[in-house]
Amino acid sequence: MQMCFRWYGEGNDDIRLSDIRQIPGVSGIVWALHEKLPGDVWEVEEIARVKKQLEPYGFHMDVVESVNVHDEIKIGLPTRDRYIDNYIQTIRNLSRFGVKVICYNFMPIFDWTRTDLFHPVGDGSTALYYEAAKIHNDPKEMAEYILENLHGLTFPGWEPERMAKLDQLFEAYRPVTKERLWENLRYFLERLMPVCHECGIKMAIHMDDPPWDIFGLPRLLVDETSIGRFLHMVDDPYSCITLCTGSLGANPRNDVPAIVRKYCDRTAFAHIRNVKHFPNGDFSEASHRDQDGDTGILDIVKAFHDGGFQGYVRPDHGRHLWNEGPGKVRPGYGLYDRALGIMYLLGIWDTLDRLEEAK
Ligand SMILES: [Mn+2]
Repeated sequence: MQMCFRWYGEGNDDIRLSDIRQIPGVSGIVWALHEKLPGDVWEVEEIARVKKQLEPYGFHMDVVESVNVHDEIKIGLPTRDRYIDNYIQTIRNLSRFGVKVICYNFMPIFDWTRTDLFHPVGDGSTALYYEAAKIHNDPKEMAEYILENLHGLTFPGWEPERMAKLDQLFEAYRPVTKERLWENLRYFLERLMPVCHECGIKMAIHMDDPPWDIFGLPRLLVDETSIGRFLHMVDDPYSCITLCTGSLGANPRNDVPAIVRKYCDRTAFAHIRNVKHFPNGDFSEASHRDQDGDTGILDIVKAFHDGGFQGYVRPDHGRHLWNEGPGKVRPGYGLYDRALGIMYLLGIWDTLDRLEEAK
């Protein structure tokens, strides 16, 4: 496993590359051109700028998260081909810099969804929180809340330009049933696969977060069965998954370690984080430590280790610790808890390596 750290780019992230350099075991930066809107081509000069920033620290740029998919592709409009052509050009441009994996998602309208970005965990820290009862109400209210609490920080999937058009977006997605969405995803991937082979880039779809339909919008990648359907639908080694343990783990019925064992070989990228469930359907994000949540972090890391996982991994969201309050941190993406998470994950991994050597 190759440990990475997500970074939002120079001038767009208070965390410095020199800070990340001090976390043991991190070899690469998970990056993106965050100023780009879905559908834009990522130009060579723009990618070269990031490469130049990473180089002094010895970080690789193998994993991009995310190149977002334009709504017209997800909706399946006749005009989608223009945006797929742009996506293909971006793949070609990224391949010139040795990029190996593109993480993306195919969630309609909303990316990850939470109702509280700074919920007290009980130890003085805060974390992202999902209050099930709030989601039945107004999607606009939720979008406004999230944008307000990002304090002007960008977040892929939460572009203010898109959120300003929520009514139109909901209207445009009205004919998109779950089956249509599957079909649109297949169309998109089938057009990409020849280019991915040529460029040596794997498309790694992120799980839907949370893993169930919200606001009447269909969600596709939610459990073992749907991941199986996805991998079978475009059965190509370059069509892979970003196995996000926290997204899947938000549903207590998902046995995440079992899913890891089953699909380890098609997992190009893993997000590892922990989720704590409440009986009313609410969930809170938790520290990476196994017993602080219900996701089964120890079993998950063991499953990757047993599967000989060679792919990329990053700690996913962390709690906000110490001075990382609202306005001072991008929710979920503080420095400290993700660094602690890395040490925990590497601790498990190194111990498993040692035990295997001793066999
Ligand atoms: Mn994730």
